Amino acid sequence: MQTKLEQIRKEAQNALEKLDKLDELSSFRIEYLGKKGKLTRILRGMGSLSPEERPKIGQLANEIRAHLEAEIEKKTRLLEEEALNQRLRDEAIDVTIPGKAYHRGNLHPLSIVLNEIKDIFLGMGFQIAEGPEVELDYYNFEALNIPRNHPARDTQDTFYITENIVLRTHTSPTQIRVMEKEKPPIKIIVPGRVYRSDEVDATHSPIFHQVEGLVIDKNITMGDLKGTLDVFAKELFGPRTRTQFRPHHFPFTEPSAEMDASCAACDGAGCRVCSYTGWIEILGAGMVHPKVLMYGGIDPEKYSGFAFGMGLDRIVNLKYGIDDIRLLFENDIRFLDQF
Ligand code: 2NM
Repeated sequence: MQTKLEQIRKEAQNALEKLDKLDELSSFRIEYLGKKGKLTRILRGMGSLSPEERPKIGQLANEIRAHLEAEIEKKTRLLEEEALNQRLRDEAIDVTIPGKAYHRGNLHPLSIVLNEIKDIFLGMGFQIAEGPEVELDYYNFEALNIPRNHPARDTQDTFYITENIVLRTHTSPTQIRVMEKEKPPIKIIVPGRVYRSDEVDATHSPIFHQVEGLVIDKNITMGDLKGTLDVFAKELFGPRTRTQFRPHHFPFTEPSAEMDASCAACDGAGCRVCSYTGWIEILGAGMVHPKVLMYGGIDPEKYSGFAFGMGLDRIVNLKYGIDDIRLLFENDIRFLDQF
């Protein structure tokens, strides 16, 4: 029996050395030390031993049990440590590796400046109106007092979809639509895309952007026009900005004017940006023609109004010193990244 026990001890010792997984340890314990384990099974034969042998064998068995328990404990700790080290190696993070730079998007320069312009007019109590880019000839020309023989109607300048439908050449048709729907007071700006059949060059694109405005109420005068647009210019280009108004002609306003702002680059002294004039043309404006008010369903005997329109693309180029309008439409990421 003693030999058998020694054999078991050796066998167990060998088996334990070969174990290399934590979960194998518990089946090992059951196999050797469990209620039906190998050690217990041998001890069942103790009944056949002589009374002198029994304590010796019992002591040996206890020794072996204690020894194996200790070995299991040791092995458990060893395997646990190995598992932990393996995890630490697997999950190690090298905090010195440079992070992955990701490409953060930004607003298009047209959107940046349009947002500024919207904020300025919203601050003066204007609302924002938008309308269709595919427009009836009636709203684009007729209702704006642009007669049938007017050069602006030429197919050379206008994209005709059908005889009666065009791509709008300005955002003013939306203002007629607002006049038809709303009663004065009306105080709106109308930003949007417009289309003209132009030859493409550094200053012309067949698609460009306008911001127009319309104010209609009782007793609106040229003074309201000048005051509003002067404040606008100061907010957009800086508080030192001065404005001047020159007489002009538009079919839809009477009287009409163009507004210049003092050149922000040279403060009006004259430089390359303003062709040494000190002034930069910013927008067209005027008192809404009585006929246009009537087309919009508004009584010109009761109400008057002023309107204005500016090319957003030109203003963006001015503000950022961009010398070619085509850059605004090419969407070259190297260009767009600079804003
Ligand atoms: C401009 C210049 C002057 C204008 C007029 C109207 C409307 F619909 F009220 F008659 N909207 N926009 C206008 C007036 C536009 O752009 C250079």
